[in-house]
Amino acid sequence: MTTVSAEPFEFVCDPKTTALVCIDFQRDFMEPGGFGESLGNDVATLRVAIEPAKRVIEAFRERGLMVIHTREGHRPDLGDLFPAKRDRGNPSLRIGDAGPMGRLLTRGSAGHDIIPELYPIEGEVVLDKPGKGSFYATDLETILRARGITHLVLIGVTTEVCVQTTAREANDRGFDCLILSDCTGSYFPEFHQSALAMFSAQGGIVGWVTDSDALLTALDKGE
Ligand code: C5J
Repeated sequence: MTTVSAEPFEFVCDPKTTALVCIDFQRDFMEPGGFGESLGNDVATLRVAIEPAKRVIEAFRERGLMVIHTREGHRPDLGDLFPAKRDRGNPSLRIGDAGPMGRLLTRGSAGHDIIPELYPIEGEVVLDKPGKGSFYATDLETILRARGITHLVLIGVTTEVCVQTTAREANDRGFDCLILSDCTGSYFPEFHQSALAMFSAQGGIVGWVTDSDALLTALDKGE
């Protein structure tokens, strides 16, 4: 077993039944010219998560542990896009419109893909999802249960949107979730802090929070 120093108390897991879920590290959220920027966000704020996330992904790969990548986006015919989502925020460019990296948040476009720094390798699950949560309208739960996964380490962007929604969905399904504060990022620093505080408040009402160093130290010790 591996014991990770975390808030609100130690997170204990068997790495073999723990999966790393890398949420929406997509060019559309993290690079100029994508969906995130079309909503008026400064995408540079998310990039601090890349280096620590890379170290954690590599640690899981070296140990042969499960790594999953998610991508938020829609079918090219936008048949899975609710008008409420398309119109929200009244942006200058909407989901499905052409931007500098192809159609925004649309499967098959360059912007929809994962950033090169954190690109999946062969054998890793890449899960396309139309919503914020990684369980909504996907087969993630089936994939996890089939592998006997009981614990999740969550990293990705953005902390208070897709990471938070996924953590809550996972928690309701009985998975124990550890969120890595430095491997997640938000366009709004105050939302990042608040979301992290909400996860571990009330005795870990959504899950546990720690950082990449604490997890990597525990993985080394646990061997
Ligand atoms: C957003 C996400 N922020 N991946 N998506 O719209 O958090």
